[in-house]
Amino acid sequence: MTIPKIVILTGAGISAESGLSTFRAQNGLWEGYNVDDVATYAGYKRDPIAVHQFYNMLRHKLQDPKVCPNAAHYALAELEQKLGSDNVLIVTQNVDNLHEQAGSKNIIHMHGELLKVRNEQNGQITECFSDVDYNQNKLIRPHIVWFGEIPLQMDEIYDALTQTEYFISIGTSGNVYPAAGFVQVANQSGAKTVELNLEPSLGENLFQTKIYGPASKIVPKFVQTLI
Ligand code: BV8
Repeated sequence: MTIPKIVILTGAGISAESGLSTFRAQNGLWEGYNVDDVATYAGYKRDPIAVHQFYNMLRHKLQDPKVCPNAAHYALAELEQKLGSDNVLIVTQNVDNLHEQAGSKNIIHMHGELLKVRNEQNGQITECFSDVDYNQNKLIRPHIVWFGEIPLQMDEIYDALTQTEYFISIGTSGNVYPAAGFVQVANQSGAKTVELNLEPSLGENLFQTKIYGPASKIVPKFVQTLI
């Protein structure tokens, strides 16, 4: 893969205006659930049925016709279309498919994907648009990276970060590692670092440029400066 000139990290904030909840606005209680119960492997092993019900609910929500990409997703798809997929890489912490729906192609889902499931025994990943019935097949788990699990495609991500010209972080609070540390890697390799968010993230002082406001407004405007 040729190294992209622009690496974009997205978090739950880019999908907020599309109607999907962020993680930490509700002080750690995500969708009314304790993150430890639904976003850790231990939680899954404790009560797999409850965790499958949680992800079945999220899978339903994502496929609600009212949930669609917003102007920020479309602006990133236009950026890739104009500069070429080899020059724009989206690394998303999000498990929704709104970047794909908006037309982006060069995407890494480092925390997995809601519309996929994985066989715990052979690792096989398959698409899934409906409810998972744990009692039917106990080997099937959500294809989601839970806390304590290793994010996906980390080698490709670090490769891209060490050689990119721009690192743009959009809609993430900077709470979760290793994603929250990507800006330091980008800074060390001399990239221009930009934070586009509703409010300053935990890592705001690590970014050279910071623009605050709703993603649907500030992302299209910023993308225009790159095209
Ligand atoms: C790992 C799956 C080892 C569930 C998720 C120190 C170093 C390294 C690791 C750790 C460390 N300390 C602790 C750890 C472990 C842990 C961690 O980071 N814990 C935190 C809580 C302290 N990390 C892990 O366990 C990770 N694994 O470290 O393995 C390793 C490390 C390196 C290399 C190899 C191995 C695994 C983490 C993955 C966990 N799974 N999701 C699911 O999604 O269903 S994380 C979850 O949080 C989501 O993926 C989410 O995307 C992510 C980050 O949250 P945000 O996206 O930032 O969302 P948040 O609500 O926090 O913020 C939203 C932001 O949007 C806000 O700033 C808000 O202002 C803004 N916003 C809101 N509305 C708008 C907006 N912005 C613009 N416009 C708007 N309209």
